[in-house]
Amino acid sequence: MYFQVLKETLVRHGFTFESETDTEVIPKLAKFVFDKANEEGDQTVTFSQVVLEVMRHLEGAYALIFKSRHYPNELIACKRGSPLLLGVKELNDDVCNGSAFHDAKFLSKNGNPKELFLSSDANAIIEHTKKVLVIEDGEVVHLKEGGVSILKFNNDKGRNGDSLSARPASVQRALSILEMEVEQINKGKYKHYMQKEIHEQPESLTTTMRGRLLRGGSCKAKTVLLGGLKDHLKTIRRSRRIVFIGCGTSYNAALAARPILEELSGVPVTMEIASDLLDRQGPIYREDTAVFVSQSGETADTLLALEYTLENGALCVGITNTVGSVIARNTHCGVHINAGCEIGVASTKAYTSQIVVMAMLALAIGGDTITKQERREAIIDGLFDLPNKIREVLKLDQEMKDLAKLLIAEQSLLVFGRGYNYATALEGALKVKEVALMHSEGILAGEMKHGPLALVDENLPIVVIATHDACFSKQQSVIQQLRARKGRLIVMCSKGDAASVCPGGGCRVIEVPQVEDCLQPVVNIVPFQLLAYHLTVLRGYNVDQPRNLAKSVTTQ
Ligand code: UD2
Repeated sequence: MYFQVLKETLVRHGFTFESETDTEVIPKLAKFVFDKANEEGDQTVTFSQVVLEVMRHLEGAYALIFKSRHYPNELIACKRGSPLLLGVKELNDDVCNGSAFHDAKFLSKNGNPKELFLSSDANAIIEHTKKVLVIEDGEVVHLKEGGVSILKFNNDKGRNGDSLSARPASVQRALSILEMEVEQINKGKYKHYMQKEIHEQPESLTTTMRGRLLRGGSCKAKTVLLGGLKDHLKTIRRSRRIVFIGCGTSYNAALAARPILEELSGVPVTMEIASDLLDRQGPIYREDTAVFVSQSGETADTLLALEYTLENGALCVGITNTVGSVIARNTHCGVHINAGCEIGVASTKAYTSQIVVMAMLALAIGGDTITKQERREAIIDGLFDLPNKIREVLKLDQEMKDLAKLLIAEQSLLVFGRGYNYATALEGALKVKEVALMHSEGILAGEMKHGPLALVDENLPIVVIATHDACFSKQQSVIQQLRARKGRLIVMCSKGDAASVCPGGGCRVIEVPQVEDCLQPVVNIVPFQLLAYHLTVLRGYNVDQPRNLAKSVTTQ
């Protein structure tokens, strides 16, 4: 039942609402269930029975914590779709070490009171404890007078056709240990997490590639080994198409990797924004390989698209940063990007690691054909050298800060890219938009004449990405046409190309180190990340928690 229907029912029963949110329906529904049970003379209705009955009426993804004055010293947590963790501090070792976690009274019985934490994100718990219980869909965690019990929401109806009279099953669960370290989530010498995460990309990329790139001896070719995929490569190679599915930055990362995957695998690659695939109920076949890209591994739309794709029988591959996340668990196979914990809401290091993983995926799927050997080896060499190139491009920090000062009062920023760097244009614009709260749009340069050219005048700042690759001459002509219309240009080009992208001067130039063309998006995004960061700080906004946005989008 959708929330509007529930709300109307409650209104008919005399409830009044103070907001337009669907959340408000939940406590009111709980009150309704409680009152009804009491009216019917069931004075003994328990808190968990009330919550189970409420859950039975809810649709969509949620994570909830219930507290009621009717049940003092009790708290109930439950979830569906959205993540929820229970942290347990200083749990007695013999209770925790792999053993079951179900005794309602264990906390008080062992005479050793414990602190419990409930959170949707492990980052919030890690500073208190590493011992957590990942609450599963349909489970009801009941905290009562210091004790914890877990009940499983049972879809079977009770004798009266509701869950008030159904007996929920008690379940036993083991605690898991979080692998993060507190230091990992500290800001260190940086002012903001976003800044820290931008600057740690040489290290995060190294970790992403660690143990996965092999530069064999003199007679052994350079190869890629992705442990999580090795048993599935044949199936992927035989698939009729590869479909990338993601949202936001993760989608952009997949878009950046698409050309190299097509080139090396020869398999058609299509792109899907998760919500759009669901809206259209787009066709997915058994012969497809669907690749789900999500930093958190909990993105609601991507997760729903995964469920939909699993139902349609395609092979599902995950690319996530979070071991144990739902997407990592529910895909057939996948690759962890191992970028380390990312806290800034605007994704930076996860983006570059995602592209690198997908480039490695392309190499792994591509196999060892002789004709492509030279290209493959050049990419592998390029990957090895990438952390150094990122160190080099990070030196543009001050230059990007100066550019941010120049752009601080602008209303809008356009970014033109094509080929490998169409994704860079979209992702660069997304960064500026989401943290600096400035309108920004990434535009496929090939589409310039089909509309965007009308926007060009001497005021609107435009960044054109024109690093050296097969599209270079086309970008040169885009620059010429924009200059002919007095466009206010900032050109990103390969080192040493300033004179050829901007003959006669007159545009601002950002020179970046050149790498193998398919890896260039990893380098090119960094100045945009720096620009977005500095613009935000200069404009006085919160870099790590942009207005209206959340790190893991766990609702639709
Ligand atoms: C694994 C270990 C790593 C190290 C290494 C040694 C884990 C998480 N990784 O790394 O610590 O011991 O082996 O060779 O223990 N998976 C999915 N969906 C996803 C992501 C991953 O199904 O979205 C699966 C994947 O198919 C594999 C497992 O999770 O079975 C681990 O994936 P990985 O990328 O961490 O694997 P690998 O071999 O790099």
